[in-house]
Parts: sequence; C-alpha cells; structure tokens
Amino acid sequence: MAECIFCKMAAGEIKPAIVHETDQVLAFRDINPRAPVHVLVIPKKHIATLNDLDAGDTQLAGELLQTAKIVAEMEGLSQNGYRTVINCNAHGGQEVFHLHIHVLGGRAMKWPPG
Ligand code: DGP
Repeated sequence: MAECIFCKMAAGEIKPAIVHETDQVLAFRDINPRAPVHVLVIPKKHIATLNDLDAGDTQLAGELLQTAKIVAEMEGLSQNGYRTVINCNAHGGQEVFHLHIHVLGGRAMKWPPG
C-alpha cells in the first residue's frame, strides 16, 4: 500500500529502529513507547487489521507470534513477563491500519486496560 507507513518500513523506504527481521516479518521500536520496552511486530505484507487476516495467512500469523516471543527473549522480558496487544479498529484504539503486535515490557502492566 503506497501510503501505508508500516509498508514503507517493510520496504526499507523509512528506517525504524529494527530489533529483528525475517523474510516475512519486521520488529521495530515504537516511536511513542508506552513502556521501557515497546516493540511493534508487523507482517511485511499489508494486512490492514486482524479482521483482514485470512486462512491463507495462518503460517504468517504463527511467525508473527513466534517473533513476538523472540523479541521478548532478546529484550530480556521473558522471565518477568510482558504484554502483547493487537488493537483492532475504532473500539480497539487502532491508529495505524497495518496489522501489528505490540510487545510491551520492563514494568508491571495493569489490568483491565483502559
Ligand atoms: P495502534 O494504536 O495499535 O495502531 O498503534 C500504532 C503504534 O504505531 C503507536 O504505538 C505508535 C506507532 N507508530 C506510529 N507511527 C510510527 C512511526 O512512524 N514509527 C514508529 N516506529 N512507530 C510508529
């Protein structure tokens, strides 16, 4: 998608602070961190929201989750724990319409979320 900022990152046109990368997935630091560690994990392929994930994306969805786990390990979050979040559409608070998993850690999280 030409106007999608996360697609531009996936294509290397905009360079975020990359934490991890595979052929299909990119993980980079959030520009507006909400925790000491705040990394976004995206598919390089444009998928607007979780609603748009189809049956053919099952392998990719698994790789997104595996990457979230790898990022948590790399950032030293695994033992104390961390939070993963996917915001979807207006009530979910989604601002960027390219599917992403937030990996948040480095402090205790509250529940329920706001
Ligand atoms: P969401 O509300 O789930 O759509 O979260 C979008 C996140 O994307 C938000 O935490 C801020 C982050 N973000 C938006 N624009 C940029 C950018 O240009 N670079 C980086 N690194 N993160 C961005």
